Amino acid sequence: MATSMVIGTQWGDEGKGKIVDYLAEQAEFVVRSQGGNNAGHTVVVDDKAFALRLLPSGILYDGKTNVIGSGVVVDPKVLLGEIANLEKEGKSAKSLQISDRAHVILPYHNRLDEAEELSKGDLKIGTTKNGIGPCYADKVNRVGIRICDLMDEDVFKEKLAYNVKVKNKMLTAVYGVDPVDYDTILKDYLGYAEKLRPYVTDTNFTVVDAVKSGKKVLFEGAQATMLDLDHGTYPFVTSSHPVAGGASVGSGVGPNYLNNIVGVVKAYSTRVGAGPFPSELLDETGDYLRETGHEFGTVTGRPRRTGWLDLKVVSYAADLNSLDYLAITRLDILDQLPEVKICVGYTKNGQEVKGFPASLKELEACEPVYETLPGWQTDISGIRTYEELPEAARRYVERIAEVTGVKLGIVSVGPNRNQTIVLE
Ligand code: 2SA
Ligand code: GDP
Ligand code: MG
Repeated sequence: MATSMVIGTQWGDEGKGKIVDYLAEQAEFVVRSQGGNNAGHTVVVDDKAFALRLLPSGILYDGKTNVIGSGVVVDPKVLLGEIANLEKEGKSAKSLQISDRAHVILPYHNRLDEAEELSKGDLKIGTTKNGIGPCYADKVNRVGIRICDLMDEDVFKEKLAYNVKVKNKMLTAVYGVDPVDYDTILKDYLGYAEKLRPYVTDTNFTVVDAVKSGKKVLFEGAQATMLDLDHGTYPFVTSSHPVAGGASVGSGVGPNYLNNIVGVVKAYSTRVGAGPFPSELLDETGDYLRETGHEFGTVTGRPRRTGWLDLKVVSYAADLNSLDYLAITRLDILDQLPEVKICVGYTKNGQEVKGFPASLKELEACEPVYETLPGWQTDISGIRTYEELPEAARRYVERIAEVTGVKLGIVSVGPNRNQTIVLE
């Protein structure tokens, strides 16, 4: 079976966009299955950076079908803006297909996201404020508006009227913020509907048909394992399932069709937003990683928290996603460090911690166990073969493979397509 999948193994921003872009060259279909415009994938083509949020990364190539699957939440205004930007750069979105089952983000979702965060004070999650959580909440609560509803004016009007009535009560009476206006939303969204209509289809059929007929299909993950609604550091998570199983549900293909699952591992750790981060560095090394790695959010520009690579996290991700390969990115950011640490496990009260704690209190009580490895203090960004990497750099990535029990597939030494070392 010719499918492959790219999954984030940490808290996002591992460089999935670059790996997807690299693998997309071989693919005939590129599929997004979850998340929405809370994703921010930076893909560099011919030294030009494209920040993609909803569009699958295969859109930058000609001749591929790009699918926004049923598990995605779509903000039509953002998507249309992204399509317009693409066209400005001389590229086309003709190959795009949007699932008629995907859910639509409406202005009351954004407003609720902001209001809920504000009302939580210290408990706030640090969301991207794109309305992702409230939109998924409506989906689960079975009051959501799907793309197929948006395509049918009568259905849309009825569902919108109900939602605006209920949401305005919440916005005003519970959160004390301004209500949204039904007529404005109706007018705007009917306009978006006409622009999106040519792309809307039954993508479940597209994807299953492609897989069954042996076409090369690449599933592109957004966010990451530790942000998974069930398996991440709840409640400091996103509202979708970035794990491999999520791709099955979110694109309508059975799990037996999924293989070649690649876990993207940034050579150190970062996290945006609140929540536990056992290997976080609140010192000069942490600042060094942020500055050297330009660790600021693609979408919101927020400074990312930084820390040593946590293999307890990556091993957990290896199991949750049944990873076949590792793609280690941003190894070059560690180039100048005299030594590098890796967290290989946690202890609590002197005992090794098995599994990954559900309780955040328990997780906060865990002590990371570090191994210290020598740095390589060499610029590796120009290296193109594995053998040419300094021995200490090879030792570092091989230790990652050893501890997690997953094969090395790719080592990335820079943002460009050609800065990618593929292991046979
Ligand atoms: P949300 O908006 O409801 O999904 O936020 C919930 C949590 O999920 C985290 N989250 C992310 N973490 C890292 N990167 C993300 N995407 C952008 C990017 C982030 C940006 O790729 O650069 O531009 O700041 C992303 N999306 C969601 C979020 O921080 C919350 O912890
Ligand atoms: P994503 O959300 O997982 O797709 O990651 P982001 O795009 O938010 O952040 C990763 C950033 O690292 C992007 O700016 C990439 O262009 C860049 N990048 C990817 N791989 C490498 C690498 O190996 N080295 C360096 N220096 N940058 C990389
Ligand atoms: Mg990102």
